[in-house]
Amino acid sequence: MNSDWGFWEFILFKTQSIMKLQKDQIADFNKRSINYHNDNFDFLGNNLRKKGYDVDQIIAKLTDFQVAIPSWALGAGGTRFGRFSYFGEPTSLEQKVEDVGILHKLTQTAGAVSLHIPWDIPSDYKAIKQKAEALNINFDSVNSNTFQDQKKAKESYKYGSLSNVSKAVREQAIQHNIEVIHIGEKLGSKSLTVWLADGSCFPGQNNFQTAFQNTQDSLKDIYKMLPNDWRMLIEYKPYEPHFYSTVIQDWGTSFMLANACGEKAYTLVDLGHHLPNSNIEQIVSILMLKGKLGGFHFNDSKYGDDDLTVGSIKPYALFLIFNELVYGMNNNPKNPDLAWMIDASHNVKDPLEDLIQSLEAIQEAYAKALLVDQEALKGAQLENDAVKCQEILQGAYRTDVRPLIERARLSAGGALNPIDAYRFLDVRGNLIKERGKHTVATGL
Ligand SMILES: [Mn+2]
Repeated sequence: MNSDWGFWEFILFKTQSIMKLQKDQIADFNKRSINYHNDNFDFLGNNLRKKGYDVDQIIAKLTDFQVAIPSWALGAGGTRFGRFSYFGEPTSLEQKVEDVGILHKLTQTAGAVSLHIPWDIPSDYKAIKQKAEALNINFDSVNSNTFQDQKKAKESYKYGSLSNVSKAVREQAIQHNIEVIHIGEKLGSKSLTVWLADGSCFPGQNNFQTAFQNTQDSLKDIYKMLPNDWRMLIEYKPYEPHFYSTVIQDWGTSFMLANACGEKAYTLVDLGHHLPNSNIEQIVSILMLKGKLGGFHFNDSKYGDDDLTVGSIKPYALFLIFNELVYGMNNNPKNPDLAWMIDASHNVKDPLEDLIQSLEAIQEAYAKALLVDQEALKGAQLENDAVKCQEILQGAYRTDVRPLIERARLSAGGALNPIDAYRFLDVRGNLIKERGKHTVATGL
């Protein structure tokens, strides 16, 4: 127990509604490890300053970096074989926004939520906007869903949506996307994310050219309805749920479709949506050169679209990707600010703890990428000095940047150690008390 607290203060605090989680309560908890943090920060900060880094600027960049939390990641994730509920899951959009609010209060990095329609259609727009605003949460990209049939739907997406051979099915899918735009407009979103499950499981089942052409025509119809200050983000994926072909299978296909639609259409890269060993950092780099990278979904994987915690399997690959993102943000002004989102969800961990770990991994990769000496790297590249190039990259990667991330969180009012704070404050226990044990969130 915090030695600064009296017994009754502690009991009162533990029994308060988790929604009342206040900055000063987090600040009180931070006192327990502030000296340890200060020592580590001073040591690292002094070393970096001696090497010429602007430490304050790095911390400001880390503080500014916000990642959207998808509304479907707040309950336990599903697999193709079953779903094992995590207790105290949010059962309404209001509760989902509250969960994002908890993440944001602790990490100060999760200042946005990305809604999936129709799982999260607001019943009261004014109320949900007020709730989000009170928690400093913005509404990021809205996501359409044409990979499942909805109750009362006239047409079925069993054989595809925007690519379907049936005009009636395509029209239903187009209208759904337009409805999602309208919902997003009411919330203040500025982009629509389209991911299609369309594809085929067997050779000959689909005509590749017809499926592509139908998809392009459908996307153009949706694009026409996009407000001027909006973007359309086109996501790709090589396989799953179909196992022979996917209509939008790779970045090249997405890039062609975005170009066909127009300047407000962009490619969205999801880390898990690549075949093993794909050079994702190179994809990111060239898309930014062309000003066409619009969004980014974080997760990690060992085999396919595993939806594992960011940085849990391949943290070095994540760093290399961030190195290209940072380079692009500095050198490709034509490329817009990106819509960042975590797209991961599974069965084993408390979803909120999982998201905290992902946010931490993202910040860590970003901080390390900010330490790459771009000038020195350019010099070494001009000299074809492969050894020096590697030394520069790995020198940044090997730096323990956690004190910088802690300082960024601390300066914004977050927790020095969000996982410890989450557990100490017994957030999950309180959520179970408020919501009940056997609650199930909407989503996969
Ligand atoms: Mn995704």
